[in-house]
Amino acid sequence: MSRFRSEVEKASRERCSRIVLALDILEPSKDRLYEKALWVMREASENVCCFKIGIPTVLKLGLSDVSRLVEEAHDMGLPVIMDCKLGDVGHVNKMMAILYFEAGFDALTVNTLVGFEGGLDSVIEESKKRDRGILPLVYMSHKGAEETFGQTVLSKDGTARKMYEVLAERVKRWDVDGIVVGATRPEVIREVRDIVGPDTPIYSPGVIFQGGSLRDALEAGSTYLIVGRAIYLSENPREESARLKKILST
Ligand code: BMP
Repeated sequence: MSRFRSEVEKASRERCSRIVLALDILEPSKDRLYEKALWVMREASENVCCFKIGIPTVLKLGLSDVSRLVEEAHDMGLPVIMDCKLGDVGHVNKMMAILYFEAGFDALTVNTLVGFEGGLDSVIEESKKRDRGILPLVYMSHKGAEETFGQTVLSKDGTARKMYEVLAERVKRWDVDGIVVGATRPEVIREVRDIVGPDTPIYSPGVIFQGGSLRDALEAGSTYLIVGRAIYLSENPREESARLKKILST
């Protein structure tokens, strides 16, 4: 088990929380964005088990300021996922992965459609060398994900399968630290859980603002729920994160 995975588990146990806080905060200036992100992180830190930062924040703040936020998160005892959904050819993916790992990130999301050989193999190798995590996408939360992750494909033996079933079987062989399946399709979470078995953490975004239900996703087999706007846009991120954490623990 990677250090990332055990740190999420530890934080989740200590805080009785399955919530990963997504920080896609929009502010007009770099300083305001940094301050707001840090404030939200501090307010919610007792009620979440991990933070997730996306590319908009890296583009606005720059990697070195983002790295300071990652350090702050570590001081709070929380790991941070870089949601970069890596999707290029291998040598370029590896360059980006190294930059993110050197900035302190504990795990990266990757686009499974890129494939293993010459695509994600070097990133997975790099993450294992550094004891970090990799989280491949198996089914995204938005409607259009049906066009790719949900399409029917012919597997090698000629049988018709759903793309996400093929991907779930594939990533199981990659020995990763978790997978991403949108919370908006509990029936897919259930099927993917059957394929990957009980030991692979499933991270599910798409609750509340995108229409998914925390409890339905949990009952279908999600391990962690990724929540962004419902917490960081609320007037009181501390109370809102506590309320959502409670929904998942009762
Ligand atoms: P929100 O709770 O505000 O809808 O945010 C969801 C977060 O999860 C965003 O950071 C988004 O990038 C991410 N996400 C998603 O919404 N669907 C996916 O399929 C994969 C994601 O990473």
